[in-house]
Amino acid sequence: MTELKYTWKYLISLICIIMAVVAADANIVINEMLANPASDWNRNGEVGGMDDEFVELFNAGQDPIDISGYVMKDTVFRSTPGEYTIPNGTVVKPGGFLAIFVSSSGVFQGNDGDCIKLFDPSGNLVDEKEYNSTTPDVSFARIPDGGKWGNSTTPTPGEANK
Ligand SMILES: [Ca+2]
Ligand SMILES: [Ca+2]
Ligand SMILES: [Ca+2]
Repeated sequence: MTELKYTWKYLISLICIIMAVVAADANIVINEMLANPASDWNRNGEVGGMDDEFVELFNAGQDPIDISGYVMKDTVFRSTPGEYTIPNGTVVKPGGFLAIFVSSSGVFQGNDGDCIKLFDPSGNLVDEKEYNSTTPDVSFARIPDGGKWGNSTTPTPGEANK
């Protein structure tokens, strides 16, 4: 009887761990993307599509999420898709944002359409955003943060969407 009790305890804690992991994964989303920049969004004094494009991630959950080893890819309309592995020790706070500029990621967003995908370290798709056209300095943005996709004429890398 004691043994059975321990088995149940073990099973229940195992289920809790699995649920926590699944919930954590579901809480990181692609929150904003600027594919066609016409301003100096990373404030380095240069303006360019190879420099100021960004992808913003958002933690919609209640707990910090370690996204070390997550992989971001641009997947269509390019002969050699860009691929970027999120560095070790990258944690997004609950309600926090992480803007990743193309200058550091090499993940480009085609102006005539592309699809950006985010995978966890096991290769599971976490989120993706596909589009067919762009407007200069108009971002694709979930409004409110983590909500439905729309467009924003006021891109906000690393901050709440408007
Ligand atoms: Ca572009
Ligand atoms: Ca710039
Ligand atoms: Ca934003």
